Amino acid sequence: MGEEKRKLFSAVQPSGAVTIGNYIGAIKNFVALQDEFDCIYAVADLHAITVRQEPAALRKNTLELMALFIACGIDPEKCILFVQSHVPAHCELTWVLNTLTYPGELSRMTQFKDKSAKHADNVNMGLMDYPVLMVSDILLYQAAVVPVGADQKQHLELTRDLAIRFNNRYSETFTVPEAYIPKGSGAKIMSLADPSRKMSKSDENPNGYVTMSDDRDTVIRKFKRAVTDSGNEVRAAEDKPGVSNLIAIYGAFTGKSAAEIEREFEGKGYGDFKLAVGETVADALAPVQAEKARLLKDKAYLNGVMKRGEEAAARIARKTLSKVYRKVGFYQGE
Ligand code: AQP
Repeated sequence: MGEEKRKLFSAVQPSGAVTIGNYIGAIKNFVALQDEFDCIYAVADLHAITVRQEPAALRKNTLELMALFIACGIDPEKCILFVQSHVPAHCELTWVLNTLTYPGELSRMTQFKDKSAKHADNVNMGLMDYPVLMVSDILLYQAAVVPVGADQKQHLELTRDLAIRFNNRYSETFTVPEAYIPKGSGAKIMSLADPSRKMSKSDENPNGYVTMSDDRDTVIRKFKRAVTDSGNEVRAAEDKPGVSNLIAIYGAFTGKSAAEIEREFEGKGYGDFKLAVGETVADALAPVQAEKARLLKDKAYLNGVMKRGEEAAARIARKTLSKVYRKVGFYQGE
């Protein structure tokens, strides 16, 4: 009899066109991990509305992200793929966990501070409570492993704290998860326009990011315009954040190490290197884009995947939630 695989949960928000940062930091690993773990992947639409979304765009982005997951190689026969708002247990567990969370824990989160500054006209309670919803996403499925980009490490720590807090207060209920942050430089991809900031799909400057649906010319143009550093040597170094970021991107798409890339471009300038990165990324995106377009034409198939995912996710989530309700003392009939 085979050993039961450990559960793994992760999600991406349908808050815009998915970037190569999301791909390198998240989706690429989702694909690589699907044989080793029991994977549960969500389109995190409940998270997305913590900043204003245009309703029609949110619906479209949700479907597109589902198609992108599959086009990138996530197999809905192997993994549970679902839309977060389809499983009400996420909100229900969030309410219970809110009663164990202190405002100070949430107000000091880097993402909350960044997003509050960026959306100063809409600093809502959801934005502050975002990490507790993320904690619920993970704990509902008793996930042991959570692959996230380095930017989400703080939220993972809160997940562990709340799981331990609940287990101590009531009794052993939740698995305490581990972060899975991929080794190497691919963990955090920076903006092409400002390498001191992370690449984000909601960046107001479209030259800062490359999306998974950008066409070949756009990809090459964005890399040509990417901010580089003084000098002209292709070398990863702390004082070369722009070039280091391009090396990380090139490495993620080719599997080459920084040292191999430095050797490959020895004696060549930034221009040649940027063109090579642009062409490599464009080549890698083309088949994914074609497959995504094909899937988007087959809505019945995508709806079926979402429905099956919802049912499978809800089954696990319900089980955890009724355990939680019992532990906190909610009357559930005799
Ligand atoms: N620049 C990045 N480098 C590496 N990984 C990244 N991730 C995001 N940006 C980078 C990883 O992508 C996953 C999904 O992210 P998300 O959509 O849930 O939210 P996010 O981290 O807030 O991503 P964005 O692109 O910055 O979205 P917006 O602009 O809407 O806030 C996560 O695992 C994240 O680590």
